[in-house]
Amino acid sequence: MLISKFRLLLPVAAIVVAATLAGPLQAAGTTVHVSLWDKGANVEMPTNLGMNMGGDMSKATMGIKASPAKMKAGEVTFVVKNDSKDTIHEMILARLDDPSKPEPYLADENRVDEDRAGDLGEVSELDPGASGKLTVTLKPGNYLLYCNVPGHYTAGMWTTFTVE
Ligand SMILES: [Cu+2]
Repeated sequence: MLISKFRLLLPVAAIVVAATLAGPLQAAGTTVHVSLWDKGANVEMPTNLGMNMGGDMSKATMGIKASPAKMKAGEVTFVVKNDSKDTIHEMILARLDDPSKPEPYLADENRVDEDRAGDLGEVSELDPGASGKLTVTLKPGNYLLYCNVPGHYTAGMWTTFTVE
């Protein structure tokens, strides 16, 4: 009698362990590693390197490196590191309805108009060396990552990626 009870319990225990292991793996989705970089606070910042502003991106003095740049729809986690030595940066996520157009920009404030550009989430104001995380569920489409500390977007601090 006792032995047969144990035989019934063992398979149940195995199923519970399997479900626990599968849970966190499925929930992870795509991980995007993001580096916020700059050439130092003493470098003069260009002012025409926002998306589709016509500037030469090879002149960027700061930027956002994100990998991978293409991913499947679903849960995406951005692991963001501010690799600067002396400057606060942030990462804002926005959907790009038309990647051929410039983003709405507030020239008098030297920053993107977040209300009009859209804000799907952000890792705001990271100190030099600090890290942060953002998890979102993304549909297929084009997206923009940018830093909206005044002057940073037009110094080249943005990048785009695609969700398929
Ligand atoms: Cu920045």
